[in-house]
Amino acid sequence: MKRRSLLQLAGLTPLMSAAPHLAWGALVNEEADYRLRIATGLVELAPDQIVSTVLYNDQFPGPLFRFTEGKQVVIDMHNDTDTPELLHWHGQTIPSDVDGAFEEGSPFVPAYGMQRITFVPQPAGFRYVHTHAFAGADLARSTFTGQVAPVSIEPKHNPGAYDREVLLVLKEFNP
Ligand SMILES: [Cu+2]
Repeated sequence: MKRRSLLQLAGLTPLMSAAPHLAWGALVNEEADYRLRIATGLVELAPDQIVSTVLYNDQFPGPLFRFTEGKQVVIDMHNDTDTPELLHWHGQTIPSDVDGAFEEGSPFVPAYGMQRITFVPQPAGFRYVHTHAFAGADLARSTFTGQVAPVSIEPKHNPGAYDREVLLVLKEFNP
């Protein structure tokens, strides 16, 4: 990691402890368009129904990624867990080295490490990003966790004619 990036991270620490959702959920810095952090956190499914699982930016669902079709994005992915992770950009036609599928050869985000990816979002539509790590028989890993975030890709030319946007992410937790 470059010294400058390290300093930026260090500078973020006080903000994170004060407002973790703001710090990581909508973070846009001068280097990356988005920063996504994989870490253990809590989700309140209902009153007195709290599960500990792995989350994106400390929230479920993860933060909304708003892209424009054909406009390149830079994303920093930080893995603060002890397990290598993969983020799969579901439904997009992007190169396999950034698509987040190990069977296609995408590199893992190392445990306690980070990875930067750059790609051109396409096609337009409502997509999502989710873990593509292999859970096997471990019901506390991969898609059994809260690692999913919505991705909205605006069409390049047609902005649409709607007056309300509702994004739904449904997931079944079985603690
Ligand atoms: Cu998928």
